[in-house]
Amino acid sequence: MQYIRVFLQFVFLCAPFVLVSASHAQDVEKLYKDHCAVCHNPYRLGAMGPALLPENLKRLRKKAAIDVITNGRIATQMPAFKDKLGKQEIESLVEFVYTPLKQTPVWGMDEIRASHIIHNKESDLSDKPVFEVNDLLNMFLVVELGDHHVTLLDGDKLEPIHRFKSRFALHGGPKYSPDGRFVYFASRDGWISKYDIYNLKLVAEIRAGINTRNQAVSADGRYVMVANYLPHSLVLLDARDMRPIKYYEVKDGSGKTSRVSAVYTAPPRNTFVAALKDIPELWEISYEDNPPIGFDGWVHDYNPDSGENVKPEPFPVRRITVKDYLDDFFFDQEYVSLIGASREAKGQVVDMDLGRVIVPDLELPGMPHLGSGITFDYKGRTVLATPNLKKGDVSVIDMETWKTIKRIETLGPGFFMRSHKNTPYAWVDVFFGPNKDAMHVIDKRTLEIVKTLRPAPGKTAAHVEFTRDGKYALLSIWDPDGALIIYDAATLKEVKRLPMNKPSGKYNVYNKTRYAEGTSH
Ligand code: DHE
Repeated sequence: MQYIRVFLQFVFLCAPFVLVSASHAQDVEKLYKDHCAVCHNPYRLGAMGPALLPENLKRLRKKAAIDVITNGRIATQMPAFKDKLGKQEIESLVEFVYTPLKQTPVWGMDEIRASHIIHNKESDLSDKPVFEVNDLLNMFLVVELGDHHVTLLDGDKLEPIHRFKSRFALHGGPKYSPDGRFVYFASRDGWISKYDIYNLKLVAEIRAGINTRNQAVSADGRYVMVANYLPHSLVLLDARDMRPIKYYEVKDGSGKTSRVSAVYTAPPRNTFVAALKDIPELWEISYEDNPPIGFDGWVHDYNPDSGENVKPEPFPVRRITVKDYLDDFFFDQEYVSLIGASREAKGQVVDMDLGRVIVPDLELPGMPHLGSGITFDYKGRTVLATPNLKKGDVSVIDMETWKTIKRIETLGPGFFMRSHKNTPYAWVDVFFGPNKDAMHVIDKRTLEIVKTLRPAPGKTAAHVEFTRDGKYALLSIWDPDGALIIYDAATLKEVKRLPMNKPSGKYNVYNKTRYAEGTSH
């Protein structure tokens, strides 16, 4: 009896709070419906504006989100709400959009197909560039995150050719077609855009996911593969017009699904390779017209006893069991060894020919940012070097013995490392902490830091890429009032500064399409 009385008292005392919070929930849903749904989709999946889900907002602190709603976002369609909404309403909207959805949204083949846009038919576009440059392969694309634009740069004259609007929040390296004429961009919201550099026009777009990690273009230029966090899928597109070809629900034998950490193309193998974040497997997907025997997927359809030559299923998957979930990976230049890092900050090496882990405990102390590793020759041996997101050092690992030969101490954790075969130097940034304005230059011959540049004191200096010949290094000042700074890669002297709006990555057509040593692939 006593318990019942206490329980009833509890219910009585709590009732107003329950009512308040229920009506609060309705209020905030109404606020969202009235003010946000038209641009961000009634289910927060994104439309003209980005998706408003915790998975998509990881990069935006709640304080910054409050500021965006209050004051709007410069150079976007996002208006200021400070005259329409009170402080508390804005704060509750922020809490709302950082709350996970009750049900996982569906984004399957039907939704993907329905999002497909053809902007310009490729057959209507000329194959002659509408501008003049000496070397079409020495052009760069620079992603400017500040106002979601991309600048096309002449790598000989080191001058901009054109600037165009991108989707909201591009992430990861854009990927070129093998001839360098087309480029494919991925936004965090899942939009994949094909752009014709010669005609300075969009060709086609499609939304392949709700929260996308990255995309890869096949070495033959025929396909694009998209890796998603939400839903748990890989999506294969026809590179000509971005039409979807195949949807892979990413799951293991027991039906457990997984986010995809990243996908890359492995040119000599004619495959895409994807790392999974929630299942200890790597997936290799063949895009050869005649997929090789031994690949899972079509092997089941083939019955050697029947004597029939059953046509293999296209784009089959080969699953390789790994020791731990992989958050990132990169390849050696031959695309046989895959070096992966897990969330426990442990590395492993997978021999892709053997299809198994050959080094289970590679020393990778502070988790590298994906695609940040570079390989180069050090005293006749191939080494890999990578900065770490959690530690101020660069690990240098011998790729024969897989032992760490040096840890180069830096002024803080770094995001990106770059070099070029024609330069003795590797550049690594210090992305976090009080020294975020520093850029270290390491001599690849001695593995020592020979210079630390501070091109814009107080502003983040990050991400370097080289011209085709390796003579110039281009560096970003990662700030709305930022710049692209061009250095003579031999003397380390500044050559010129081009103002830009939070420039992030820059991508040289030659280095990327040739999968050059020292750059991201
Ligand atoms: Fe990146 C590349 C993952 C945070 C800027 N980043 C990549 C790639 C992956 C990845 C998988 C390779 C894709 C490719 O090129 O095909 N990034 C991750 C993360 O897991 C992490 C740590 C957390 C996250 O939010 O996803 C992360 N990345 C960031 C940033 O905060 C950066 C600095 C700013 C931003 O754009 O959000 C950032 N990532 C970049 C850039 C590249 C990149 C500029 C391409 C580098 C290149 O030279 O190729």
